[in-house]
Amino acid sequence: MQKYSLFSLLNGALHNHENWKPAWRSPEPRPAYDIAVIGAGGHGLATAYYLAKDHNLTNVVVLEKGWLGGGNTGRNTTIIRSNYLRDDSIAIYELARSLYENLSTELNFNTMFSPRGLLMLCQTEHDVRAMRRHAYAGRNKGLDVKMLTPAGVKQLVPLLNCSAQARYPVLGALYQPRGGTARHDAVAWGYARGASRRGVDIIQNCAVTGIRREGDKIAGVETERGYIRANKVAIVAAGHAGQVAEMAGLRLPLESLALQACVTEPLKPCLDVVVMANTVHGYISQSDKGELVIGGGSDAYNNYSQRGSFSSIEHTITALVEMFPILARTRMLRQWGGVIDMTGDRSPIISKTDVSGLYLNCGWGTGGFKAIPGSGKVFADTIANDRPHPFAEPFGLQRFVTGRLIDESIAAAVAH
Ligand code: FAD
Ligand code: PYC
Repeated sequence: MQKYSLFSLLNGALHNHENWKPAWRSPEPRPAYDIAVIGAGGHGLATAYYLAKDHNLTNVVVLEKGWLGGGNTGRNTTIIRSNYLRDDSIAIYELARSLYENLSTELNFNTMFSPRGLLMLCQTEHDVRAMRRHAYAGRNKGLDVKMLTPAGVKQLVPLLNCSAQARYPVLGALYQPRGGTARHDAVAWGYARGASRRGVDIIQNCAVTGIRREGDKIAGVETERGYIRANKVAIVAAGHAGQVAEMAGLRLPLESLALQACVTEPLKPCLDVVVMANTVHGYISQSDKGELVIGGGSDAYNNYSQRGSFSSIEHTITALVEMFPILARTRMLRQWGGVIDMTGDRSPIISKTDVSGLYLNCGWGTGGFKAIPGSGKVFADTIANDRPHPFAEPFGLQRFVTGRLIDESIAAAVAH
């Protein structure tokens, strides 16, 4: 093992953090590309990465109105799990979860995936029935999920108030041992670097302001830095997907809402699983820095606010303190919000459209971080081959016409 003296450590700290090479290029936009991806969140960047890596399509631009990863990808609470109800959902969320297992190696970038285990508490008889149903559905599809008794929950989460006298006593939990968390920024940065190195242009501070069609075919995008021709355009703009799609004349079945979260001051390690409590409406995990990462339900009305609000945080903290009374005097460090894109069935839209060359990847609502690798892979395949990947097919826009909805309102959990 290499030994470091105090001097060499100080020297490194003071001098080696200079002249770093940027992790991705910042090129000038070209006048034309094969494919333009609108939105440099995790989904847009992963799509670009897999277009280049799996399909050798590198004449691709990702257009971002702010900074890459600065949307919901950099604002989420990083929970990763695949404990959904429907076969179609389990397929894509488990593909994503399994890709997270090796993502750091794939990207040669530490995404800090931490499969520390995830619990969804049951605090009513209804929760017990619903979670049991999810456990059976998951096991039927080969997922490693199981139900825990209250004693099993207490063993995994000693801090949790499991008293029978609690307002909503813990009656059990749905447990996914390899659910967990990852570092959100690192996922965006890793995909950005991988895509950029393969030739994809990522243009930040460049909002798309219009989409041009020639009849029923896509022609290109207007941007703050001029017009860019493109044979194919992919809208991956989360809470703003509805606005962007309207530029191409499409009205999407989406609502935009703020979802808020907060972190506490850093504490010594005290919670080594992720705990979600749907009934009281709060969830919690501990970051590697020691902060408790906390969130709850989405705002009750449509809005585009990226801020926290007292009313929401008060409700969430009340829920959390009821579950973890010992945390009552912990101080909150910061609070924020992101704009989520919610469909009626709480499932995403991964779809071709009636406009030739126009594709959609949105509607991930409160739960798309966990899906980034799987969604990127499946969506890149859909764009490259101009037909839905089998995992994407059920998530097409047509389901809102046929009525074959994929209801995940329970699995979408606390935050919906
Ligand atoms: P984003 O990361 O939002 O990227 C979309 C990008 O499009 C943005 O960067 C935006 O600036 C850009 N854009 C918009 N309009 C334009 C335009 N006109 N031109 C160019 N660019 C444009 N999911 C989980 O799985 N687990 C969680 O624990 C979790 N917790 C969450 C907690 C909070 C507080 C929030 C807000 C969300 C949470 N989510 C969670 C949901 C998850 O964050 C999102 O589903 C996911 O990040 C969506 O990724 P994206 O790439 O589609 O969107
Ligand atoms: O999708 O697991 C999730 C989630 C947790 C908090 C917000 N979203």
